[in-house]
Amino acid sequence: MPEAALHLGSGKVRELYALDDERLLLVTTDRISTFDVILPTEVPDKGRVLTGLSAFWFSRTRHIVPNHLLALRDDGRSLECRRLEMLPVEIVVRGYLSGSGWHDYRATGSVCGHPLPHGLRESDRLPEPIVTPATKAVSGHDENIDARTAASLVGARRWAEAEAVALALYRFGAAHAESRGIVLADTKFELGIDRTGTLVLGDEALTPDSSRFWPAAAYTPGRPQPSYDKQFVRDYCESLGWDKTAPGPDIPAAVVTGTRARYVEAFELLTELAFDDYLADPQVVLR
Ligand code: Q0Z
Repeated sequence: MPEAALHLGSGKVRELYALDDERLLLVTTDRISTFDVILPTEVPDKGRVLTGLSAFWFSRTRHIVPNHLLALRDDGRSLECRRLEMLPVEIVVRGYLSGSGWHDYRATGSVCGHPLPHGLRESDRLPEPIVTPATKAVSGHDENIDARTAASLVGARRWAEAEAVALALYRFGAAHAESRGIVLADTKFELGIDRTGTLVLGDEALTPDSSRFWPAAAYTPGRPQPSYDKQFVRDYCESLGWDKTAPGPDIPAAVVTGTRARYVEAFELLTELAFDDYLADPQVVLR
């Protein structure tokens, strides 16, 4: 992998290296997880789809917030980025009621301290998007927290700034996605502070791994929605009666091919580029 780069850590899908004191290399692999388990079968080009989408959004959201992207490497799957002091909270923005948001609403009528109207159904669109912070769990699941707790972790003024930036990013991404037939139900941002004290968008941005993408054509509230990218894999795993503990099952070639096609389709819809053009010249997404 990268010469003379120190491996700092592995995510489920990504690897992080230090290039020097100020720069990191974020490499997105072709690994795929479902039901929180990494599967033994990779999806070819998934890493390049996710990296290309992140680079696309970074280049198109600079007017909202600066970001950590320094360079997109010619392998199409590696981003050189500025090293930041990451905030110790994940910032999820939700425009629709799904996942832990739906779970918390059903139990309490609220999500992260946001009281919501009565009578909402699973997957309903919210009257307005809400910012729902979570603490980063080292292992296991992130824990939803309220704004007061987030403010106590990062400071009230910084939290207010982070909330406003995250909402603006979500609104921008959701409007763009909606115009291309994709519902951006929710998304997670990771923000950091640079050496000048400026708030900066880090990590990945508005990818199917950090967000829920739903095909707009199939949107039907009152039940869970099919995932734009992973639904074939989920359906296959469900058909096996697998207990969703590691190790996950091998995925048949036809399911891998269909899944790759869905990732590529999302890339092409959102970027309005041919994925082959990106493979030939990754810099095309930044233009
Ligand atoms: C991101 C992660 C992993 C992939 C740290 N610009 C930055 N500055 C400082 N830290 C980070 C970043 Cl992006 C940072 N992560 C998450 C972990 C693989 C991404 F193991 N951790």
